[in-house]
Amino acid sequence: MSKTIFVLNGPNLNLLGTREPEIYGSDTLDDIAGMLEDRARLLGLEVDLRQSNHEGHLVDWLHEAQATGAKAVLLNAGAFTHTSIALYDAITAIHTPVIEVHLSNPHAREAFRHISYVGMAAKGTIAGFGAGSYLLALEAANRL
Ligand code: CA2
Repeated sequence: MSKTIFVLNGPNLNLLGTREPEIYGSDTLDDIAGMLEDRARLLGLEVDLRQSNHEGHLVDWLHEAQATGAKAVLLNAGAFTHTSIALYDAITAIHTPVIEVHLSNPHAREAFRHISYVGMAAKGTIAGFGAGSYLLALEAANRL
């Protein structure tokens, strides 16, 4: 098994740090990548962070995580979290552990965010700690 952790990010997360900082914080995705790389180095892990606005890319990358023997996937599927049976099926189809990550706490927000197809298939969920959610998820992945 490789030491690589895939960190997959869904739609609109490329805008992180530019809008709605009261909900999502002021760190950009590049800032988060830097924090994760620093922590991963200390843990002897490697991080492969990607973002796409297209559901199929996330499905393909979940398959790639399995095919390349990645240690785990941290997945912030953005709004696809609440809609995507394709992501549910992809997570269920692979053996690679998937940890659901959210910057905000979807359960403390609108009712339509209370359903998570990703969470129904994931190993576990970390949500509500801003950029810290990703770091906590990396720690969780390291303990698997
Ligand atoms: O809290 C999270 O991490 C979310 O996955 C973020 C999604 C939202 O649909 C989920 O319910 C919870 C939205 C990502 C949108 O990202 C933006 C970033 C900056 C400005 C606008 C949107």
